[in-house]
Amino acid sequence: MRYQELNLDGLVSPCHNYAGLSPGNLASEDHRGQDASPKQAALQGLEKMWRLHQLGIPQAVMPPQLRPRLEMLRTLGFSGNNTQLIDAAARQAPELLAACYSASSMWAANSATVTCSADSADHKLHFTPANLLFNLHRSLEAQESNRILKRIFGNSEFFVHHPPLPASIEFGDEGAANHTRLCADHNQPGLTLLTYGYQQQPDSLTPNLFPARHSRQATEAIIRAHQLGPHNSLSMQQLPASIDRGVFHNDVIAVGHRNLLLLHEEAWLNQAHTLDQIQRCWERLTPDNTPLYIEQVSRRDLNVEDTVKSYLFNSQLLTLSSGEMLLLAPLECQEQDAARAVIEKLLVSYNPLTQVEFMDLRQSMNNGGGPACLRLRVPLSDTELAAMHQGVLLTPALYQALQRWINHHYRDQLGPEDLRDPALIDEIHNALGVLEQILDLPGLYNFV
Ligand code: SUG
Repeated sequence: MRYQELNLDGLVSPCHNYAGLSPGNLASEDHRGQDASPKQAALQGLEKMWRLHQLGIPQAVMPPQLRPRLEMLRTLGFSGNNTQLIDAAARQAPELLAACYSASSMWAANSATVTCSADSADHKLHFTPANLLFNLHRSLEAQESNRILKRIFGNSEFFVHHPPLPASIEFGDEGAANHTRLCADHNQPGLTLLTYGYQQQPDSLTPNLFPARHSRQATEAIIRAHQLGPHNSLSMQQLPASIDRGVFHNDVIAVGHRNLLLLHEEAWLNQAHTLDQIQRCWERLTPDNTPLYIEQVSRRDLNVEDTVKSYLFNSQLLTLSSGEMLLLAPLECQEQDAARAVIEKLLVSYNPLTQVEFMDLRQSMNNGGGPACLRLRVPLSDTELAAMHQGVLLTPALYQALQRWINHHYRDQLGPEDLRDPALIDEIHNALGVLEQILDLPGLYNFV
């Protein structure tokens, strides 16, 4: 049975804006209050999806979630009709208005953790939507991610959907941003790596400045629910000092694909020991002697500050039809000398990586979301690919339809003051109503 890696990218919503809602995410903090361009953001994301399609890699579209979530404002004590509600929130608590307007579901890597059916004991593809409980605006995503994923992967013969983990500090879960699957090739069983930022235990090491978002207990729950075991999964802790320098998810400092693991030397606590464990697990899982390439970038070559600015490790590693690997990196890596030099070194080192391409994703990057944040990887067999909803798979016709749709419905500019404009609600509803038809997902949105 042939397996491939589907990339499911979050389509940027018409309300993309910069509200500075994520402490510890330096780009989000730096761009607070600036004007964003929803149109450019959506077109940039779509171009990335199209590039993958052109490279022959299966690509699908994850529809944006419905915003604003005005019912949250009502829950928090605001009242009146929509105009009064928005007005009161804008005056009294603009950060709550921004939270209910956030386009953050675009970062599909945070929507769920996914386990390949070649790895789970029941041979089914498992999804657990992330509860994202550390940030209010992101916590609004969990139930809707669950619903959207169930719509796209609806066939219960192949797909298992778990509910989000309990929304308690013990189980902070940020999804696949902290998940890496290594495998000899997609047809072979894989090794699941789950990185956590904190554990609810006395004496455990935690960052001092910024929040660690993902708990060890969450990784253990996922391992149980997805029917993985000690033979094919490992958990490791992020280095707290790196979280304090802006590494709020593991995918800001490490990326893995097939038999290549690319990471910074300051990604994990006890990194040398963890890499030994990975190597031992790998050897047990891949008896055919396929090598595992581990590329560890030193702080001398790239310090953590430049790692966070360039988002080098948030690149996508992609397998081309030739079997070689391509690094799809953000433009910021081309513009930064240290990151560019690291890439040049990686390309000539002994590993499967042979090519690099740079993409302009600036609109998303300004909120701390690079190429890898925008996509959820779903490794699936040909049968599973045929069983999922076909309307979201990118084709030339869908690409063109989405381009026209974005150009027609999206604003060129959106600033914090624009969130007070009640006309924006209708604009978004109209746009998403048309999108349901384009993606053949009637009734996806519950417009009220
Ligand atoms: O959770 N930014 C997101 C970025 C998520 C990036 N994803 C991965 N690393 N996989 C976050 O911090 C900023 C929104 C704002 O400030 O308006 C935001 O939510």
